[in-house]
Amino acid sequence: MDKGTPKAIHLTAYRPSTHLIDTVDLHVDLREEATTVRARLGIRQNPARAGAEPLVLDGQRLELVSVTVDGVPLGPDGYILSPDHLTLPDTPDTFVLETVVRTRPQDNMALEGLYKSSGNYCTQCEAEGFRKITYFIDRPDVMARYTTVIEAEKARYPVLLSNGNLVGSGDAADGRHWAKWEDPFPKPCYLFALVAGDLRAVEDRFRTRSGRDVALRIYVEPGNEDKCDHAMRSLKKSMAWDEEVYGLEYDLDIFNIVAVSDFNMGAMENKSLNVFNTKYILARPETATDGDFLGIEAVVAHEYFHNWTGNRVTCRDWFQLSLKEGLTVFRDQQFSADMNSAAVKRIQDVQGLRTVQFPEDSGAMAHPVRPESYVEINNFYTPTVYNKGAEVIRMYHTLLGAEGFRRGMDLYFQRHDGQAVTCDDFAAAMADAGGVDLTQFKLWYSQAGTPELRVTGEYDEAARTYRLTVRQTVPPTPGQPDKMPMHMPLVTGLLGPDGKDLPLRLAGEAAPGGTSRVLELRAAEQRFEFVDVPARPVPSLLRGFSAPVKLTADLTDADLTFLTANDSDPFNRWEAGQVLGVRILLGLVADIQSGRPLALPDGFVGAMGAVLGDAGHDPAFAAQALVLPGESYLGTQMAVIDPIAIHEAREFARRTLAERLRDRWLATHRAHAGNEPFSVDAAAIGRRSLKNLCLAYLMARPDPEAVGLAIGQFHGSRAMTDVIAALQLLAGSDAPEREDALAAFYDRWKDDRLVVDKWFNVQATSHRPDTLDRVRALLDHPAFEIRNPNKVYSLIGAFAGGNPVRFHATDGAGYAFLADQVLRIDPMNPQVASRLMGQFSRIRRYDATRQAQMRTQLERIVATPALSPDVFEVASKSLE
Ligand code: 0A1
Ligand code: ZN
Repeated sequence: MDKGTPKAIHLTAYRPSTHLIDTVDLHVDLREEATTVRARLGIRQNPARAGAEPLVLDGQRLELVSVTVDGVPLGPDGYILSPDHLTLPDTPDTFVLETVVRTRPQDNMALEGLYKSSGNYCTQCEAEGFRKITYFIDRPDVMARYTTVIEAEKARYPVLLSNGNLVGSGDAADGRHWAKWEDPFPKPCYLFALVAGDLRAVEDRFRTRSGRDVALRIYVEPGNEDKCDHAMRSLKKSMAWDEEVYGLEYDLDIFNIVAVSDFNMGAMENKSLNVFNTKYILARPETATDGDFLGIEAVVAHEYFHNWTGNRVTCRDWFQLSLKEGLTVFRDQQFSADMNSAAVKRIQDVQGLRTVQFPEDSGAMAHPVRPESYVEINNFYTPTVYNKGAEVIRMYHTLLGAEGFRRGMDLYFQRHDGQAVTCDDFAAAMADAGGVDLTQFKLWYSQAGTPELRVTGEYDEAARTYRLTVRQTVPPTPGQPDKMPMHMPLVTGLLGPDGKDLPLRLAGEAAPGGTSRVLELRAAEQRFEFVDVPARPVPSLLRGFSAPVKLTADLTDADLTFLTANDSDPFNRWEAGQVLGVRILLGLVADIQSGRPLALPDGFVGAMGAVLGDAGHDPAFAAQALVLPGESYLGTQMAVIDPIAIHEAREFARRTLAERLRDRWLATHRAHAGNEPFSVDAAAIGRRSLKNLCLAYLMARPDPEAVGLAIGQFHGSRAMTDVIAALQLLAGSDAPEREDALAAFYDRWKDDRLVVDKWFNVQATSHRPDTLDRVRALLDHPAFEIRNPNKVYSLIGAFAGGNPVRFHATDGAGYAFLADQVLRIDPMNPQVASRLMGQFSRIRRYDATRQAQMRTQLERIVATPALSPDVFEVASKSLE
């Protein structure tokens, strides 16, 4: 760092703003050489802060042209200017401040503030981008009403958009035009947005249940209009669902979405003007996979749901980020579960949590759902804040029940609509509505680390009782050596010998009630005694993954196999197979490490064969159940991660299953390989995933027949899901057809940037030994764009995060490559550079040699002059 070590900001240092801003009138004059922003701010002292204090406005990379207070120009001695602030030492109690600044959006490669994407202007203000547009008190508890006038050249930028309602427009001199937008809802500046460009709108309407007619528009670059149907359908479904499930209606007459190619994240919930990464809007069956379709549905819903959870009720400060993100992710998960297969959705969400959040929670960047301090807030848009945050909301839902949770939500909106609040306020609404004490539960906001549960069961045949003993520990994390026990729901059922759920009665209860019970854990050790239990049961624990923990239970392989066949909870039916899989794979890892010969237990092959034999009943579920636990998740289950042994063990198991069950993989693939008309309903998606899973097993031992099937599917299918699945398998194989397939794919899709991203991704995640060389070469491919985040994530990010066996190669070349790329990208786009650092922050989970290799790279990174605070924070914490 050239400016000295950047400072951490602490939650405990929160104080209300010295001043409030009630009104914002912006005039944005977009010109090719420079953009001029005139801001007229209605400011007053904050009654919550006694005494007159200087007004400190945030501002970065702005060229200040003029400042006036109540119309009177201030000379340079009337204010203090620094690289990050404009300070007015002495101002009236209430006044109008007018500033004029110039910026150069065309040079903004960080994609934060006002920037250009494919020639169009757009903005990204969350978290602290508004200060790159104008001087402002850039914090979410300063909420104002905005009026925005945009002026630009009419031919190049025919579409001019901002938040709220269009209240005027017209032509100006020199072929220019203007539009005036007014947003009636007070909002924090992070929800401000502006777009100017040559865009085409796809239009629809939605009538809210109280009769408001809302115009829906999705703006895309010309030529993409035919790829918006799914996003539009998803938007309308989201609007209807939020009315139905939460009673929440849209509150304006316009809802606009703009899709841009250059975007650091997925999308952004700016009031009535959502800005999206094209990846989460554009789709046709030929260009988008089923995963893409589901991703679009989820992200469109997520941003729409933010209108209430985030916008109407927003965050007091950025430590409260999970207030809106955890809650909104939970809501989008519920929505997707309702629209598709709920069981598959839950399985996939848990898989995501385990592959990404669990490793984060045990690494150098581990932080609580409500972090206590940060250097760079952009580093805290994390799986912990989002996905573990969503699990915390899910636990309220489980503890309070669906109705209690809804009452809590109603109370939350009743109390806080129009306010900027905290996670404590949310918890208070839930506690009051549910009539429960959530004091201990709130540890979920302040304690980092994945809790570990150990459960043992004892059956007393004479007394007909079954006793569960549950022990919980929370591991130490950076800055938090000692933890307290957490309050969490352990949803439990007991299966009788016939595989059916037993009615449950706990000691002390008059009568049995239900077959699935919410056991509430609060202590380090707890016992639950079930009475009237006719025979030794097999417990089904943590049903639906009722808490984000690592669970170990004293179940035998036979118990687990029994659960895979019988559990009435589909998540646990899947989970039992995974636990068995983890056991077997970790055993193979140990065998590899000590040079023992490898063998896959017959029982496991048999169990997989049984699932496969029954796959026709529920292809979607079978496709999940037949996937072995992933390499990243297996790593989380080891004291020291051995990425090579994990990969070898898993590949051995896959090859063995491929061989032993070959005829069934073949038959099941055939049964689903007919070209049914394309649809994205859950059943069709399930059939495609099963088919492609079968192909993947066949290609684990790629004989000519398997390769032939892959090639046939690659050339014969029109659905991208099938095409890319086949290409992925070919690209990872030694089949001589591999290069031709890659070349053909590129040739067919070179004009579609999102599809080209897939082509990069397939090559970056190939397990072939020459992958790193190939990735290096692809950096120079004409289609690779270092400034486009999607390209960086598809090639560099996919290699580092999605190809452990090659990234963690013993020679350390993967680490050196990643560090090179981080240092190259950081001066342009610190957020993207910092996101690539994720793997380095897991440093202490690896062996001494790998730690030393990573350390060398991290030291090189921190020693680099002018490093961004984003990368500095991750690198320095990883070195601690
Ligand atoms: N609030 C958005 C995520 C987001 C955050 C930061 C961004 O730029 C730095 C962009 C988007 C969401 O949750 O969808
Ligand atoms: Zn969000």
